[in-house]
Amino acid sequence: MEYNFSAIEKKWRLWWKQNKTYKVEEDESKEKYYVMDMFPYPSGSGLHVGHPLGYIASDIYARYKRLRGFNVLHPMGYDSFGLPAEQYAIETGQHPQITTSKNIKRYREQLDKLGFSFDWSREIRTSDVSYYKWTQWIFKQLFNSYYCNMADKALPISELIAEFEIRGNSMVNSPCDEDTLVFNSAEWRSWSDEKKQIVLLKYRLAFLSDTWVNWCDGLGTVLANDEVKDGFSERGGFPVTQRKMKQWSLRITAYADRLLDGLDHIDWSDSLKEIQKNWIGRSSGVRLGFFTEKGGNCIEVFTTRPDTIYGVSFLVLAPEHNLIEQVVSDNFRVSVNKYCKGILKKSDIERQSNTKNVTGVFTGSYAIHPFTKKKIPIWISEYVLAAYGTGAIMAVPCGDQRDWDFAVKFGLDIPNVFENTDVNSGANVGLSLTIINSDFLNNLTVPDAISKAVKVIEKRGLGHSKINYRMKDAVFGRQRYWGEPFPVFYKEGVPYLVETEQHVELPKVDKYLPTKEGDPPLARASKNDWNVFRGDRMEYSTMPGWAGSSWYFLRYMDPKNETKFVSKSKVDYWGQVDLYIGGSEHAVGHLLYSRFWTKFLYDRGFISFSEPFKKLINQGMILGRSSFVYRIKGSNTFVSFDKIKDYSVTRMHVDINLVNNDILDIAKFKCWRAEFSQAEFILNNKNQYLCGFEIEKMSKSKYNTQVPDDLIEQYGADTLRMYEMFLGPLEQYKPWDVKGINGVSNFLRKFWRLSHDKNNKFVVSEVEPTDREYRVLHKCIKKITVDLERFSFNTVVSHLMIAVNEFTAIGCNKRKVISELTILLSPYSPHLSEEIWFKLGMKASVCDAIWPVFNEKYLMEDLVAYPVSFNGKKRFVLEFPINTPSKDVESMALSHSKTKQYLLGRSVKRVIVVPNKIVNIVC
Ligand code: ANZ
Repeated sequence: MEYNFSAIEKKWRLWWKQNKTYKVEEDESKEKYYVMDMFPYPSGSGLHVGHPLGYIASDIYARYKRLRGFNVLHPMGYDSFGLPAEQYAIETGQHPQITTSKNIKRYREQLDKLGFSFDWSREIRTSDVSYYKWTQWIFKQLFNSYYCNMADKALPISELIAEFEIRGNSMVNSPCDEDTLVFNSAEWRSWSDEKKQIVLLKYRLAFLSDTWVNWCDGLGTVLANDEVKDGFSERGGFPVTQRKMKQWSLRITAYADRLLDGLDHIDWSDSLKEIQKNWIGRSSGVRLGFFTEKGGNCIEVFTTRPDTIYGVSFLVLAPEHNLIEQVVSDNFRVSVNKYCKGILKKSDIERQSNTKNVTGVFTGSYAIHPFTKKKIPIWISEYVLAAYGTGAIMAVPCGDQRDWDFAVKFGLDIPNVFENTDVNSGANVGLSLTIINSDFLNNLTVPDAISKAVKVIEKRGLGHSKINYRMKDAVFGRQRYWGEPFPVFYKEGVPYLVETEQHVELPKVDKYLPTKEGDPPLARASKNDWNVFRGDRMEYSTMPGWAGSSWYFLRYMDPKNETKFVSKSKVDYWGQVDLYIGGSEHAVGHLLYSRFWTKFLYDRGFISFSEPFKKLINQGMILGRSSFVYRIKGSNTFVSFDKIKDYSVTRMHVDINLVNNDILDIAKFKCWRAEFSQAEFILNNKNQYLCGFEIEKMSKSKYNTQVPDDLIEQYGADTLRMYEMFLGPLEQYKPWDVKGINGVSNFLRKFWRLSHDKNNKFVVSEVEPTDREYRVLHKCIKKITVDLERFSFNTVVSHLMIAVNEFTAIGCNKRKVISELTILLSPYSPHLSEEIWFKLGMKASVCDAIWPVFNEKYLMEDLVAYPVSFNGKKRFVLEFPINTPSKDVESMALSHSKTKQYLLGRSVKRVIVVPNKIVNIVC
């Protein structure tokens, strides 16, 4: 074989390994560049061709930056704690560690075959003790910190304790639990250590509290909001309901504003920033108290529209509201309980999306309107969410659609506060409206009325302005086995950290299921199963999947450090990730949490930057081309796609490996599954079974996955790498279709043949390239450089193809051309490039070559000299770029000053332009 890719690829992979080509160290003499991929969760099914798309792009960029003289950090690791390994453990009894190691091995083999320039000496696995003991260490720092609004940063909890000792908490301006009471220093000092700990928990950034959580019975654990999609668990698709539980949370809301502001300083796509902004959901409004007729606690509501206060005709509480007990009058207790119980089974999403069927129940009680002093009824409804604002609203039917629907359904008052609004047709609010019927707000526009209302409410002590966030504190505990254990133990119900230097290892358990009492699997471990056992018991929850991934980019810088999570000098050198490539499914979860942890570590002085990922690119998904067969309903007979209209059929996915050019291999199909061994077929006129197809997400369940292994075998990794880039712009969703792979494979052969003769002997010419050859080369250098700088990976491939085609046409095998082309090709096809590079006589890897610089001199177009004649007589010569359109040549020739001179006042009758040859002016 002329270009024997499999021998070449094997040879260089070994050479790179032996020569540690991709090992990188800090080097002050060079500028650093950090390229990182979202590390994979090693699932049982291995990589399909969609997975490495981002890795190939980042690898190309890492190699390119290295060639440009940067010291490039390009690491890889595994996000190896997670549910599938645990589910498998539950089913088979096998320790998740075993499944995980097996899967990692398979991933590594697949990744290795693709020729990535990862520095594997820096590999990390989030499930290794050597890694997760540092995740625990960060948790300890969070536990030992509080957020000071005055300093606008996290500070050591010891500073808060010092303040409590001197003044109590009256002067403290810090985010804390809602139920935190005011105390003075004498009270503080009089308390027992337990009591003090309980109070401190209300301020700590990692804290334990009773919270409404998303409970997933199917998985036996709580889930964070971003792990719940439309009321179902993202993994497994089990229903999720609301439950109040004592849970570990992280006080991410303290960082809400900084997480918003930080978005202005990073190079992420607008759509991604928008998703984060919406998730954080900042809204500024007022908290306003309504006394009830009965007395007792007043009902606090959150509103962004205090200007509509005169339009309030009832209050609505969330079914979970803690004042319901107190508010409900006895006659209504039964119906209220029934209603609330029913609603608790629903998820927030279901509740919010239920706009058609308005539901609610009257409490039988009334509140007093703070301005009009009128009695207004208190209702309960599912459309008010417990976890947002105060879990209670003042209803303004003329201003809010849901309130209007509710008022109409239950026959409640609809007072109007807007000029020109028809209360019979529903809400109609716009900023240009004027407030009416509102006493002190009359005749003001909405924005003015809002400011005035806030002032009056605050002045009269009825409430205060408040910024509210849609984002909630992040639930951090999971009732699962295969996650980081907490470095926490309990003494009389109060949580404490294990000693600073100590970490907690996952203990052995007999089963990976909850105990009979409903405690998480870790409760199965006996005292001796723990490497550390303190107090009455250890914490049974484990950390969520996103704990390890929130800081892994830091550990890559210093993966073996045993005394620190990362050394200061290394983190100062490598700094932020310059380019981060990964899937868009992490838009809120991982990307928000890692921004939060980075800001926290920055606040506490451990790192010197507050955003982890400077530039982020989301690679688009690779879609699969699925194939379908059509079974006649209720039979085992399959009809060819072109005949299905005559039958009543059910469509079924069929493995694409049983299909070639949409024709089903019937023999293979019969062997595919036992149930089809006796299948019958109605074929088309060509006596074939034609399959249908559709482009959809590439996934095992759709039998449309293509594993890279087979393609590498058939075409080589270099071709596959280049082909994946050639499919289209990195960010775009694109269908996978192997049809074009031959084209790329042929291109690499063509490149090979430039420097190999008919006998496959390497031959290059030492002759200096011609101007034309330099022009082709430099045009190519320029285009590729510009395109790589703007991350346009697909267009680079076509520039390379154009150049190689032109050199083939010219028959150029000049050393200078071949060596520069080899460097240009090397980020895409590193094995082939390395082979040619060494054949050129080089002694060091092509990775350490110098990226060619284009010379503008060669970028000028070829010029053609046009003799300009007047009535057939040559007078002067003008130069134009080759192939200039005739009409441009004509007009430029006519407007030239010399033309005027030779016309001698005569008028031009006709101009003849022979392209790239002559101009003749007839006058
Ligand atoms: C009176 C009012 C009048 C409201 C009006 C809106 C329009 P954002 O901007 O999303 O923060 N609200 C408050 N807490 C709620 C809860 N727990 N569940 C459901 N709705 C809640 O929305 C704030 C507005 O959403 C608040 O302002 C409140 O209704 C409602 F013409 O109060 B408004």
